[in-house]
Amino acid sequence: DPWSNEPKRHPALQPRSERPFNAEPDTSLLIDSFLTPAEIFYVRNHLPVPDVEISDYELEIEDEVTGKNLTFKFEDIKNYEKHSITATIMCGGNRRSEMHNVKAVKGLSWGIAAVGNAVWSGPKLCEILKDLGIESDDKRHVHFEGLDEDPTSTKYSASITLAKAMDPRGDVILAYEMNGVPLSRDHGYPIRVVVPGVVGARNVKWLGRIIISTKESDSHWQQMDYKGFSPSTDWHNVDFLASPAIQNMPVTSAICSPTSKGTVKVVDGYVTVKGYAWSGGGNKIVRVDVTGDGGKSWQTAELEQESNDLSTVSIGRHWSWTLWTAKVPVVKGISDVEIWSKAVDSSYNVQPESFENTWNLRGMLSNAYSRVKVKLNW
Ligand code: MTE
Ligand code: MO
Repeated sequence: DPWSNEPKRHPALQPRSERPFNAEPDTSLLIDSFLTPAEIFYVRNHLPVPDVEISDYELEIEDEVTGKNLTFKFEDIKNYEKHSITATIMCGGNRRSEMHNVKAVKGLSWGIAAVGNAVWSGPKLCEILKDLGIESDDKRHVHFEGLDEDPTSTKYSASITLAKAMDPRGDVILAYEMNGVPLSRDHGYPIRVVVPGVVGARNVKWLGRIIISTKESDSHWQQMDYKGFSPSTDWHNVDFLASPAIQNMPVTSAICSPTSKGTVKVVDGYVTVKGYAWSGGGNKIVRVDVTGDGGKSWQTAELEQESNDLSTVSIGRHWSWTLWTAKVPVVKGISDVEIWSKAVDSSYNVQPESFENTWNLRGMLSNAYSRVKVKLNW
């Protein structure tokens, strides 16, 4: 039974599926700290979790064109200079359930918490590839193959561009630590690749093989999944191969507190609203706007981020999320209010207003305004 050796999970993780295990934390816990603790960091597994014996671990790196290949033991990886990068990882299907509410989509019913922010440590991939004599170009791709496999022995696999992998400012890391301790099994022990700014699916866990290739990965997850489509594309006319694989993620935000389940206390005519915002591709969040009157007036949220220095806005290397707090005025005596949030990133990308015009059959890139209806407690 391939499922008999799954790791133990924290009770705060709410399962969206058991086999494979997929879960996200309670919304209230998600924004308790700037760095997400590993135990409550969402888990997205497509297959059973491998159980790797560190002394047996090997990472194979192969250049498909020259045929040159090398095998690294765990200690060889640790011998490289260790870099630490704070980066958010977000599933391409995060917030899918909100898009599903507009019209049914296929996929795990993620809420807003298929996302987390952590410090990842390990060597930069570009330094290892440089040692193998690899030079960057705009044509090739880098495949990452996991050690997890399906009953036909097909392994999880995905790819990114060689240009991203080789860019020292792209900060792609072969991480063996998460928040200063060895990776847990669910998050890829002993090594996962962290591709900052890029959709979760390319951040391959239990890394077993890296292949430099003239083509993208031909895996199901690169070719037949994790892609966006027009709202008019449905299962009868979809052509997965005609759409590019998601890499950099779009700007998004979500209201984490209050939730639609509880009531919120009104203090001096205001309610306090909290959430996260993030954008892919190294774009920094520059503003989060929040409204409680359907957009007639907007409050600018206070931002908690890695650096609030305006001069770092445009360097294109802002990988971690922003937590935000806003005070929203409410009309005296009303019983409930609908709160919306929208984030703006350093390229001045803004979230779309609604899900109707960005609906896609797989419920990917679900980044419209976050909207929460809350009961008020006067
Ligand atoms: N890597 C392997 N080997 N197998 C997987 O199933 N899932 C991917 C990615 N890497 C996956 C993987 C997806 S879709 C996401 S969103 C992230 O891992 C989730 O990372 P996490 O479980 O550490 O949060
Ligand atoms: Mo994902």
